[in-house]
Amino acid sequence: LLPASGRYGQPLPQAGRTAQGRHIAAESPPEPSQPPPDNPFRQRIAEVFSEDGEGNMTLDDFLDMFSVMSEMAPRDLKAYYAFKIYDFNNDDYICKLDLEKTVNKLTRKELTPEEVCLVCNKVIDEADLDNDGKLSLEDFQHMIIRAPDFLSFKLVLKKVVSLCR
Ligand SMILES: [Ca+2]
Ligand SMILES: [Ca+2]
Repeated sequence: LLPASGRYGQPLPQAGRTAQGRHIAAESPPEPSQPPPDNPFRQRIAEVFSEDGEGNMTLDDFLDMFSVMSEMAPRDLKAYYAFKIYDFNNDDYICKLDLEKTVNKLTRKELTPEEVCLVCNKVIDEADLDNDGKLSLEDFQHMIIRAPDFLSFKLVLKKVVSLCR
């Protein structure tokens, strides 16, 4: 039941890139400039969802990933996997180093190291409820609880980036 093609049997122009399972209107005009670059988190997402932790996904892993990313998945579950994706060193906290990695990926290294540092400090300042200098799953969930979807942490970060520039 994957929405692999449009209403008239035409492939959707961006179907391959909609990792969040959103429907892209078949009528939307193609983007004239360069196509959006690959999801910078693709490899990391594959690692998190693969059983071997190295990105070698089985069919079951794929199905798990799609169910987490579907609109019907509980928000807690999405937050849990989003947290795992951003916890690059798998120590169950998002620390400043994890955040720096995330910000660099999101901004494609457009920020100076000072700006990245500023952004990370600001995020930790705002989200670190127990003041231990890093974000636990609870801190993280609290931060994104009112945001609309799985991507919300990216939106939070992008907002902070724009404020810091
Ligand atoms: Ca970590
Ligand atoms: Ca904390």
